[in-house]
Amino acid sequence: MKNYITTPIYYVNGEAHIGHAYTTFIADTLARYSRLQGNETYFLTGTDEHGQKIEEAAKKLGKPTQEFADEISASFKNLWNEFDISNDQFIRTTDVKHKIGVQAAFEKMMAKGDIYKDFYEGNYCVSCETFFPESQLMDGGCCPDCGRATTIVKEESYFFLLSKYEKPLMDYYEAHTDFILPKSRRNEVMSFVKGGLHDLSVTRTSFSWGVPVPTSLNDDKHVMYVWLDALLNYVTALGYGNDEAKMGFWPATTQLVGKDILRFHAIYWPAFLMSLDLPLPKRIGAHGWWTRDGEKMSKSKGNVVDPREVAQHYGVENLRYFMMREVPFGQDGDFSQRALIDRMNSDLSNDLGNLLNRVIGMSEKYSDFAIDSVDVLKYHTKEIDDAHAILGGLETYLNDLQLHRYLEELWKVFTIGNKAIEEHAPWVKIKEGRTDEALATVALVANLLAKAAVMLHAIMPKTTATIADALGFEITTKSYQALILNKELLQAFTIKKIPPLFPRVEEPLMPEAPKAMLDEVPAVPTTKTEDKKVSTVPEDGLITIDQFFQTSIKVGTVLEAEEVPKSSKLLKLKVDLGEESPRQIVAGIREYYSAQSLVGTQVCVVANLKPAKLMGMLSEGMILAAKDEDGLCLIRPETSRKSGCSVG
Ligand code: ME8
Repeated sequence: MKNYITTPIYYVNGEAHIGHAYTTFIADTLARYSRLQGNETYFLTGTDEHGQKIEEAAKKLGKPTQEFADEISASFKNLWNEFDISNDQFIRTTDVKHKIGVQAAFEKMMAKGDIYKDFYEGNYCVSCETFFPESQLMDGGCCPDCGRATTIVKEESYFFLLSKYEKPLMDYYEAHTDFILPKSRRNEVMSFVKGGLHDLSVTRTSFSWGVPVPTSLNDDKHVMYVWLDALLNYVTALGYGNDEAKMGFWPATTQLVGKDILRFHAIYWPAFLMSLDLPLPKRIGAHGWWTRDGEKMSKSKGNVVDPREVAQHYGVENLRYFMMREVPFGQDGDFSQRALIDRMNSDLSNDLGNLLNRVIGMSEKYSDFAIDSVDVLKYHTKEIDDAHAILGGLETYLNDLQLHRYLEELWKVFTIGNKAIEEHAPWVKIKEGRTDEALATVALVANLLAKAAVMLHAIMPKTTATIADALGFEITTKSYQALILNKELLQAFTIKKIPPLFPRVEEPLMPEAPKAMLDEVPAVPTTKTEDKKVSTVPEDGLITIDQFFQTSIKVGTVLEAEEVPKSSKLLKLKVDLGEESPRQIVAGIREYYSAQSLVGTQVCVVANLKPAKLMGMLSEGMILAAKDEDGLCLIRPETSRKSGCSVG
């Protein structure tokens, strides 16, 4: 059997965080399990490097776009190497082979009659070279990014005939109930498609950092829409439109994504595949978000947790175990060191680690480390049968991507082991001279640990390899077949004494908040230049208009305000900036304004400042004020403006 497993390809506009690590850990687990079963397996990950977003991120740093993409892509690749991720390929959308494949796909779609040329009409900001939907425009039709007036512009664009695939997609979802996991997400996708699909603009002429449309079109101002380019990576990696070398792996077995990009994978992607006459992946698994203090972790919010830092302090395999065990697949989970420590202490140290230590200790005392399974079935048939029933049922959880259930069930094997030791008390039997019985119990537990290690291998590869080594065997397809499928017991062997694998962790091992959040920012700007970090301001003290526009100042309406307990200076505000949800802003203005007096009034907010923590509370912006020896006053619009209106 062939299995093909993919992660999304990650944008190179910022470093990887634990959200990216989570998707990659799950995909790695599925790939490792598939290999353990002896299946031919191909595991793909990589980076998504085109589009305006990347072009702009590079521009901001004053770097050539390719150089910028090279650096971040390498950083993802290095991280996965450090984490021992077993991907067979790391694709980059700037790879020449990928670009050739994407162009071949575009030509095929055209030949199929699924691509046509028309005009894309919308509100265009010349300065930002971007179309914005009506709903995003600021007061009087202004650009939400730079605040300049937008104009209605018609841009020539190629369109993909997505509407044609509405019915085929619905039929497919109906017939393949396991196509989208978890199932709750399937309903969401189906109702979206039922609502009607518009044709999709798949080229842009407003920027150039993308794959050009095929030369046969003689239309070189068009580059491909980044999502068309990116989604096709899953087949170009196998040689689509090129050497087709590995196309035998298509269709993918499992394509993992975060819920944020499910629509692209469950609607656009299958439609593209139908257009290319390629089969659809067997399943798209959409997991939930890792949050921090209840908020989605994201590069733009600056509240990300660095997976390297966590791995350095706690161990990468402990992190893998925690992430997969803690949160049911599909649901959101809040990352906290406390939760990680609790899992490590209770599941890994208490349940698994102690059992291993007990076997090592008992075998040392009673048999000079020698273990023989010869009497296990004589005294412990029930325990062995119960364990086999659990182990045999695990795979279904994996197929449903219910990794937390998989681990929860697997842990029951350790419970059987611990219970057997308590009930059969080998130390009593030794005293009574019933040595065979005592040694049978020790051998039972060694066998339970061995079998459990095999099934834990895909999640904790190195740790389980160490356990297997201590128990005189190696985790391979052969031992998987023997110990799990054929329910065999271990051959006689001598235990290797190893130090405890999971020492208990008492206190958090790293600073409680990511570095960015520890740097407290002043709640109101100070007027004293010596207090400011002005290293980026040139010597003449002057900045360009573009530099000024990097600061996004917006009008906000204060919805709620309250005093921060134990602080004489701080007020906590909820401010509407015309976004989906109001921002929480902690401001040092309590000495000058009462909370009550602010509700319903307007303020000016620096809206693109990195979030910071003040007295443990997240502050997502800075309120502008002027302060001199007579006191402080807020800077406000003279007459009321719409929440979110740009200042500048
Ligand atoms: O969307 N919690 O790239 P991206 C859990 N290039 N997972 C998270 C997460 C979080 N807080 N944040 C990110 C893109 N992820 C496109 C994909 S695919 C053809 C193109 C994970 O860098 C999750 O898997 O924004 C999410 O789908 C992915 O990273 C988005 O990464």
